[in-house]
Amino acid sequence: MAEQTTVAAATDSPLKRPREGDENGAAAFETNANISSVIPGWFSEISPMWPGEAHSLKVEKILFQGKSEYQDVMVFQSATYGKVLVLDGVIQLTERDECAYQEMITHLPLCSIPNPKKVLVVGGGDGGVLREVARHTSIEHIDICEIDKMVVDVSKEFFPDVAVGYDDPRVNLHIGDGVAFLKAAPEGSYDAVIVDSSDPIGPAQELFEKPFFESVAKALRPGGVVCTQAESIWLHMDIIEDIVANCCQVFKGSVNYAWTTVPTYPSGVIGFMLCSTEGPKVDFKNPVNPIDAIDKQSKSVGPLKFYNKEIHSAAFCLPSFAKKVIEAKAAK
Ligand code: SPD
Repeated sequence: MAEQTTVAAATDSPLKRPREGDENGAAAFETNANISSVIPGWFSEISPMWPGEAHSLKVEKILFQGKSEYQDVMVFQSATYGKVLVLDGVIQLTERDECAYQEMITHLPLCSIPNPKKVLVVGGGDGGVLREVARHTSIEHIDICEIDKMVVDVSKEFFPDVAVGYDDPRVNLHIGDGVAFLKAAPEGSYDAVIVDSSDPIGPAQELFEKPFFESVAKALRPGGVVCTQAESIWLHMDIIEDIVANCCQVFKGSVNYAWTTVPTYPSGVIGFMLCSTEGPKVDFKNPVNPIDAIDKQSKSVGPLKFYNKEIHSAAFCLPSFAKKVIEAKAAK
């Protein structure tokens, strides 16, 4: 257990919630179920959503551990991916590869419609999607509904380059349940809804269900778009099939699946469900609102690291095994 001596929790953080007997982080380190006892000093991401496998990262220091009303929240400094945000034992982002997820979940929908003005982000409490939405100069109003205030506070403290999204004056933060927020949203009020959720175990479960998609469709204007986190083609074809089936019933415009690589997510990939409501046709595979030109003006957040128009179109090319299943589901 020699490496445990290198692991210590921050003592100066106002957000820190030390556990009993946890003066320097070492005790918490020993008792956390996701810190491997086989390889001390490593975080292993173990979940019934990816049985029989667990990606591991070497831990340099635990910076924060807390328990919110909804979930366990942890931040650690990794040896190779920068700081890491973990909710209920599952990696939400790392400083090194978060761009691949946040840029794609945002620009795939927003670059597919002309002149988006009003956007809702559901989840996304770390602020990374807000940072990306704010790159679009046409946007006038951004609502975000995040259920867990601790995620917002921890992100602002430990991930300033991600939470920078909150600095944009167009952003309106609502702490609450995204399902209820959407139900109450005025009909036809958003150009785009982005659902940046955690996995469908825990507080995000309802965000994968048909009634939620119905509320999204109602809140969108005709020809409005939604992009929702839609898991991994390697691990979750059953979940993806359900999402596709639900979305085909609810969204009367286009329904498409896209994906990207995120090395620290299970299986190294994650997908997105992109749908539009009945109205002006949306061709997701051929973006009409290029951000590359807009992005040259963006000073405060630096240039895009991952997204470009070629990768936008390529994201909709699926491996044969996934294409077959998704197309079959969509045809029903
Ligand atoms: N398997 C983890 C999926 C997490 C997706 N949401 C991440 C939030 C980043 N803004």
